[in-house]
Amino acid sequence: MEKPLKVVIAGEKHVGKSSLVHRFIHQQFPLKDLYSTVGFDFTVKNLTLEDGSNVTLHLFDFGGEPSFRMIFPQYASDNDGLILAFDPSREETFDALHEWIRVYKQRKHEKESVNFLVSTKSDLGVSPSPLKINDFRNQYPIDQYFQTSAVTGENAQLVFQKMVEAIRKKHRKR
Ligand SMILES: Nc1nc2c(ncn2[C@@H]2O[C@H](COP(=O)(O)OP(=O)(O)O)[C@@H](O)[C@H]2O)c(=O)[nH]1
Ligand SMILES: [Mg+2]
Repeated sequence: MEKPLKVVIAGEKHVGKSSLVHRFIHQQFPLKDLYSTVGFDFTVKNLTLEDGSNVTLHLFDFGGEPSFRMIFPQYASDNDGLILAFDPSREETFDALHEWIRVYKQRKHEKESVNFLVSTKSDLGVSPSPLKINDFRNQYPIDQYFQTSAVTGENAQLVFQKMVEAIRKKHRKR
């Protein structure tokens, strides 16, 4: 059994991080509003991959409060993957990702992680500007970008599956 893969989900409050994780784990949209995350939520998920092997995923879902950004570098210090989430219906949540990255880069034992950019709530029909997305992807090393919805389930499984695949690919190269 290989070492658990550690993935951190970051982004502003209310962008839908916890709902996306809930959708991924339980295959449904939360019936009532989830408690607002204080600090971070921790979820463990065992996955069986196409090749039959088993992987354990440790998901750290970070609360968006600015005060918790201080502990973020510490918790993200040895992670394998980073998911940066924003809500396209609130553009300021996209702009805030620059700050999240700045803080992320203060990690002590910075090892190269797989970085995904994820827009949420695609069911609301607000599409993020492709230009802004491209700029962002070029500015930072963003490996993959997904539009998701915890309501319809769009890409909710795929994001995590692709994350695991990308991390394993990276590990194999080491
Ligand atoms: N329309 C829509 N609303 C969503 C979606 N995901 C979350 N929400 C709502 O957005 C709010 C914040 O969601 P939550 O998962 O707690 O966000 P977090 O603070 O980033 O963890 C809640 O009222 C959710 O019901 C989605 O995919 N579509
Ligand atoms: Mg939350």
